[in-house]
Amino acid sequence: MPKRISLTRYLVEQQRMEGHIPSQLRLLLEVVARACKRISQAVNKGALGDVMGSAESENVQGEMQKKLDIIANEVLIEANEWGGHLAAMASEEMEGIYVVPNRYPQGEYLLMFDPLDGSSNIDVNVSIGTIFSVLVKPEGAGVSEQDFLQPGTHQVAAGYCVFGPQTTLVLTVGDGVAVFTLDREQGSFILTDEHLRIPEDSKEFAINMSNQRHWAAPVTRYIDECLQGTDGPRGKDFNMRWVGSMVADVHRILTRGGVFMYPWDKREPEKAGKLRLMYEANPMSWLIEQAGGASTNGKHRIMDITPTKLHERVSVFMGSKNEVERVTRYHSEA
Ligand code: AHM
Ligand code: MG
Repeated sequence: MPKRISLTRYLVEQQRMEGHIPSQLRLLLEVVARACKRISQAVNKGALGDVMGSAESENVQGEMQKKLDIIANEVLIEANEWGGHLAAMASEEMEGIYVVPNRYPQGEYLLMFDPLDGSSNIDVNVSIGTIFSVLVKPEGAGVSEQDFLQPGTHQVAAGYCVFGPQTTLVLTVGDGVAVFTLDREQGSFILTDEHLRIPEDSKEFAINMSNQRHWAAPVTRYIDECLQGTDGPRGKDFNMRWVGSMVADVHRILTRGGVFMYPWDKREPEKAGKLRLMYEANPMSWLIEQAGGASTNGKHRIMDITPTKLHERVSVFMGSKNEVERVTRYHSEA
């Protein structure tokens, strides 16, 4: 069991270790964690806090927004805009970037987030979360959307907070994956697990099976073989889980292994996938890789992709290394 230290102390220790995180990044992560606590409170209030249901508006992705999507987005912006650590923010729920207003000092970091992941689960009391990723702003005056278009390998911090039976913050600054559980009495995140490792093999997959008829051949092949169980080429029975919140599905995989897939499919062939590269796939890919897993778009490592636009989408295969390598190989063989 890891020593019971707070997130604050963990970050201070990371800062003191040679060159790990600068003080400004530490402060930024503290603010993100504080915002996650506020979102957690709103989530917990549920119907008593008037946070359920639709906001009757659409986001830039053409998806209907829930009240909590908007509340979580506002909480993250308000918490982060004045601290002096950031130059700008980008969110799944906002069309353009949010530049820190002139009345506040500008810092050197860029923050990206999916404020409320798993929106379809809000009203049914199933785990949802916040995903975030931090980049360094390239040198030069001002800040633009172009500054955000960096591959996932450039991330300096990434994580998510899952609002489930417990509120759990999962973080990497490039030194493995650390897990913090919110102690509600104390109001602080406490380190409860460190240096997570994902088993290289697994017998559990996560995919929305209702889309089966729209998949590409390599995905169909991989899932068919899993479904054949002990009688098929894999020679073992597989289990399936699909929460419908990426945070919850990835959290399970970080905890006990498995593979998470949201592939390209024929429903909207012009889109690379449903999930967003910069708010969802990149931060989750870094966490998965830091825990010894792998993450590809079926062909290449996701974190090597240089985005061409802010809301770029991507096909996703992540989790236990050998499973991800297998489904990626099926793509190259196709
Ligand atoms: P969201 O960010 O708008 O909530 O959408 C992303 C979510 C993921 O959390 C989840 O894996 C996926 O969408 C579920 O999609 P589907 O409803 O097609 O199964
Ligand atoms: Mg999402």
